Amino acid sequence: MNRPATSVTTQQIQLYRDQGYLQLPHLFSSEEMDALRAALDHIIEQGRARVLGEDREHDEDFKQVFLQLVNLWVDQPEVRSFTFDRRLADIARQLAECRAVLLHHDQALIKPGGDWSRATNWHQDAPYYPMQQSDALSAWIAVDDVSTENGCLQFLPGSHRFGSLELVPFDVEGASIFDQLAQQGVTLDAAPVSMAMAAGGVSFHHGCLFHYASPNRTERPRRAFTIIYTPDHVTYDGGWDPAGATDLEVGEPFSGPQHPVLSVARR
Ligand SMILES: O=C(O)CCC(=O)C(=O)O
Repeated sequence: MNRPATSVTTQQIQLYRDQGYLQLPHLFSSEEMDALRAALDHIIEQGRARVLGEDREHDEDFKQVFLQLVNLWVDQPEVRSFTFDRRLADIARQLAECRAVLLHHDQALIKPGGDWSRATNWHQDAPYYPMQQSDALSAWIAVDDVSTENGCLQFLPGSHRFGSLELVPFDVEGASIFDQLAQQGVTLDAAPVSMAMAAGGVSFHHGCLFHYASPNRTERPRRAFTIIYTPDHVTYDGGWDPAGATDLEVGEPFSGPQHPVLSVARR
């Protein structure tokens, strides 16, 4: 692949450092999103397992938050090109300010519509990852137009600076998570920022950034596809690996076929 890396500006990198996120509207074309939407609908129709090769299924409460389909790149060729998209991976590498990024996992997150729909509660991603460092990051692709009405992401700017905090259970609703964090000595007082955008837009967020999505109050599902990137210095902590890697040694950098390298800096 002999083409220049997709670049972000130094101002955008600084913004990511300060705020813990960067929004890039209109990254994918409407044709690309039509293709991804059709692929996701087909996968859902086929009833693909939540995690390939595992029997971790959704419980009813979780389904109200979203249908989560992990590691689609492994068995879904129509989705693979999005997971391996060089533009996204180049941007992730530059934001993480590292030599290379590897794929940690990908996932579709389909928030159902209607009264049944529930919020994605405030959380950080890093406490869920089997990593000894906490600077993994995600690209979240809006496969549909998203707004606060159908559950776009919302971020607490700068909250990544607290680092990876003790895991607050995902089912702790609304503001009570902030009470729990206050007991850990953490006061989150930034105003949330909504990532409303048209289909094809992308936001990147740091693994320690607090984020949330409101219930989807429309009648149609809100479809999103996310890719989680691991900077190449990040080492394995012995926890469950969603990509199914079983040969990782604690303290070693991620590697192997389940964690392919997606972007490397040119010298
Ligand atoms: O899409 C959502 O509702 C939540 C997404 C999320 O938590 C993430 O991408 O880390």
